[in-house]
Amino acid sequence: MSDIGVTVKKGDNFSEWYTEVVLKSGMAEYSPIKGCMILREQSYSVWEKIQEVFNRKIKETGHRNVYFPMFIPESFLKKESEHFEGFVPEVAWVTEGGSTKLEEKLAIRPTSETIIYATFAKWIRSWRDLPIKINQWCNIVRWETKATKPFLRTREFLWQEGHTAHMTSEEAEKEVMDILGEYRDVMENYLAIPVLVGVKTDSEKFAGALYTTTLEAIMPDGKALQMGTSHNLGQNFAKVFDIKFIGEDEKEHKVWQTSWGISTRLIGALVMVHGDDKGLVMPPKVAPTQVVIVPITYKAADSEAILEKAKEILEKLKAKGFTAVLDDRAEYTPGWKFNQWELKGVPVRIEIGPRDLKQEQVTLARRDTYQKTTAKMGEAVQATEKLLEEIQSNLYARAKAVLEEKTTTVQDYEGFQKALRNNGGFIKAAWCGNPECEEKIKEETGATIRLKPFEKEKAVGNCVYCGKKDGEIVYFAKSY
Ligand code: 87F
Repeated sequence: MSDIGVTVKKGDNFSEWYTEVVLKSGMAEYSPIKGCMILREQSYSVWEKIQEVFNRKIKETGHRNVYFPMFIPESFLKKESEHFEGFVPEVAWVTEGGSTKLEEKLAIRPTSETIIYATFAKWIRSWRDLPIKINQWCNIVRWETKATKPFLRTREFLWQEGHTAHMTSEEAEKEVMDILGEYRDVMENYLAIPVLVGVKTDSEKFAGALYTTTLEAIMPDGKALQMGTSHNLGQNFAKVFDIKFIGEDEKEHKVWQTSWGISTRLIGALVMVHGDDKGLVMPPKVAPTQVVIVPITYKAADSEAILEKAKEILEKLKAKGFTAVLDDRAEYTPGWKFNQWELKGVPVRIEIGPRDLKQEQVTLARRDTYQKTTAKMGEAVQATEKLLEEIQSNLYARAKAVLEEKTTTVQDYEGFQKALRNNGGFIKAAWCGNPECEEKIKEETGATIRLKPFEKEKAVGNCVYCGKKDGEIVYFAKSY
């Protein structure tokens, strides 16, 4: 048994617990290539759900999906050297085709700004060609040198990258915020993970951007995780790639751009935030399987009737659009099945045993609290539906409570260090805006400014590092 189930407790060794859960639940598997993992059915279907939800949203607002090549000529990245310099050590290259050395080596895309914007320059002539709002779902390669971890840091991962070009700065600004709002909706209302939103400081923003907006969640170990970013690129790339249009005023202008992305990293967050000692806990809205029905057939006399009821309920659940599975395998005991479905995080388990049959009821077990209730056989579907909604909101509420519990407001550096040691999590503190204070704090504590909140807090204080008056409130944390 110990071989099959999770053997490490979440509270004892968080990192080992995480690895065990992703491997044993059937989410991920290591591959022969270091830092590259296999996404199995259990995680890929969450990714498909994210794709479904996000595709619907962006298509409603006029974005279209496209696909650009994964190879990027070296000269393209060099054009952009100012913005990409810091990233160069992470780029993977193709230098040969067959046995012939390539004239120009090709990068395997670490992100697609350069190839997409070189193409924008060809597409855009007049203001009538704008806006362009495209997105692609693809894989990305970044040759990480730090220790890798499934979903959180791998050399290859899946993401979506959106790229837009607009006539005006205002339009680009709106796009950045609209996308940020859609990301927040995916994270909070589907993945049930509360996030803080705000702007990165200059030292943490994407070098190619005017500013970077971000969504940050807190993990149970007190470290923050960047969940997604939406950048206002201003005219930085338009200048480098010469993307211009003739406006209604018949004059030449440079376009205003945005880019934004979320990745399979979100799946790692999902595991860490909701999982427990028995394995995954899937929020119903993204669960690959929402309901499992386990017939408890001890006595041959009843088993036929029990199975029949189980099948009836299965069909009704499916007809209502739920993803439900009937686990009628005879070769496993109910207890074994319970463990297995708990490991996979299925939100609701419906049990039907001889006693349930006699009393014309079903037993419902919820994955988040392990609570069991009964419902009349004829009301099993409605009861399940209601339970799924409750689980979805309870998971969010639980995570929100953790976020609040792991947020500490401090007045001075001593309080800062103490909070970081004791509780980890987000530390709200005033900062004078000087990058030197930011850098010193990073050096001395390992914590960085995760974001400057959009809603400026009225209460300003003295800079937590230098003590200068009237700093703005920002959120610090150690991060993944
Ligand atoms: C690693 C190697 C080369 C991040 C890199 O955030 C280049 C890069 O440009 C790089 N790591 N970035 C920044 C990516 C910016 C932006 N791209 C579109 C996003 C979202 C999607």
